[in-house]
Amino acid sequence: MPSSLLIPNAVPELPLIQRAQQHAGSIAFQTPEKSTTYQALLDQSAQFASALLQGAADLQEARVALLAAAGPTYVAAQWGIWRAGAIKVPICLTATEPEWEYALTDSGASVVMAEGTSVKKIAPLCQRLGLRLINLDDVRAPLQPLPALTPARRAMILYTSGTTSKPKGVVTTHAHITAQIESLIQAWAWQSTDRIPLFLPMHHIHGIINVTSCALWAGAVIEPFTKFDQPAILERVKARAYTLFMAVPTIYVKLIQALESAEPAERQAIVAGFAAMRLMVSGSAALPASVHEQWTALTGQKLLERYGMTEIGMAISNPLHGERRPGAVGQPLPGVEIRLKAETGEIITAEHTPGEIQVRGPNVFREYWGKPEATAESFDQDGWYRTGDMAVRETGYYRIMGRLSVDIIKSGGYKLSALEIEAALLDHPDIAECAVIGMPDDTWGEAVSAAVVTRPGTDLTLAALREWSKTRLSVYKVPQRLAVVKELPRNAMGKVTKPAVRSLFNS
Ligand code: MLC
Ligand code: AMP
Repeated sequence: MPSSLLIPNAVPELPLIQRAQQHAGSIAFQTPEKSTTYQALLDQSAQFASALLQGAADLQEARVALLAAAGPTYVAAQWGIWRAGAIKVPICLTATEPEWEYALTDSGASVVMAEGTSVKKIAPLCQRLGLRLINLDDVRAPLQPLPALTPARRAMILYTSGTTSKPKGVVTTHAHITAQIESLIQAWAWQSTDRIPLFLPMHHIHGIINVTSCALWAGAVIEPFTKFDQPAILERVKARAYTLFMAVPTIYVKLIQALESAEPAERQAIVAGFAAMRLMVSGSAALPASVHEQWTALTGQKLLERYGMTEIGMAISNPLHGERRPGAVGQPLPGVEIRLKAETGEIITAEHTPGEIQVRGPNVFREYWGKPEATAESFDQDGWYRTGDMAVRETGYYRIMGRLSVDIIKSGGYKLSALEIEAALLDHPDIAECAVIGMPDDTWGEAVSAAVVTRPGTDLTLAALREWSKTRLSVYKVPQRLAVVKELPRNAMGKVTKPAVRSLFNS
């Protein structure tokens, strides 16, 4: 008998759980080794929730960190955390120990759920911090009734880098998550017949909301990969396994390179697989118009570019039906209000006039965890969220112009803080001063670039700096370029002038 039948839940379930119950017998996850039904995910999530609760009635928004790869166990753990009344804090599988420690202590996590080899890796830290560690591969708990939850309950804390040195925890409720999912289900017409590969990291919304949560809301099938395993994914594309594909621009650049270097017959087979999909989406960073056009020339597919952010989910999108304009992100998504605000404080109504994108709607996050001042600063007086991104409107479509802050870098779709990287590099024994910027890069969008003044008698190389940095920073934050200089460009106040740092890499 399925375990879910043993303890019927008398209380109303969260919308995502109710949706899963409607698709109970369908396949949710498919790998070469096994198929997992929605019912199996529900059953496992009830197990995980019971293991978390340990007899308590409700975890009352306790923070539970999740360290797992994309796949059924991740989703069952996510739902288990939610069904126990706790807040899920997904952490990066490949982060360094200091980064894990920051997320665990800042969020005040009391439990870590981990799977596979991650269990061993994080065990010493859990022990040092006095946290309960649950091995997801080995959970056997007596099932117990689960708490009733309201949509206003906090559901998730996602760590995002920004204009402060340390990442901030973005808090969303179940209502926010539901609004973010429903908007995309409507805009992109998700169906239960959809099949999508999942290869994005599971500590950011692109993987969590746009791919996984939308697919599971619709009753679709997900094929998970533990990373962007290009050969394996292209084999499945050739087999016409997918109707949908969602990726960051760097991935499309890599796919173009792969197609261009493939044998003609192989290329034709892969192209046919891409051409057969009903929708291919790009986002998380600017998709150069040239990449958009190259992709169309190669596959016949017009990529749909959309714009979003951890704090707001997706906000602006090119249309499913209608013109998908290269270099533009389209129009506001259902339920999302957008305005552009000039530096003068004026709300811009004219086209071709740049302003900051501000957002309002049921999709907009609640707060930065434990940072009321940062939360207050990120909203305008009248409650609109200030994204810090600049845009213009051109014949009805928004086009992103750049960011207000020079300290934010986007590399391969990851948002990085120059300040966080600078703080880490200043711990290097050979580095006296440093300035980090993002330099334009054909593959990564921007490449983390460090200008440093070294201490006398030292001889710092990029290779040595990368090796050292990897013990402190996630690999995608590690500088890709290094300029060793005698002094950093500074203004009259002694502050480093970041625009002038660019010229140090241009020569
Ligand atoms: C990997 N590397 C990176 C990198 N990713 N370096 C800089 N920036 C990155 N983003 C490093 C690798 O560690 C390796 O280092 C070298 O580059 C080559 O690795 P690779 O194997 O070729 O790269 P790969 O592992 O395939 O990763 C590329 C990628 C990945 C694009 C698949 O970066 C990725 O998954 N990005 C997606 C991030 C994401 O989901 N962002 C969404 C945030 S939410 P070495 O030293 O070992 O050679 C958001 C809101 C919204 O933005 O709108 O969606
Ligand atoms: P994150 O904080 O990781 O959620 O990243 C959000 C940021 O990614 C936004 O504030 C934008 O700067 C950037 N971004 C997302 N989508 C796009 C896009 N289509 N074009 C340009 N920038 C984008």
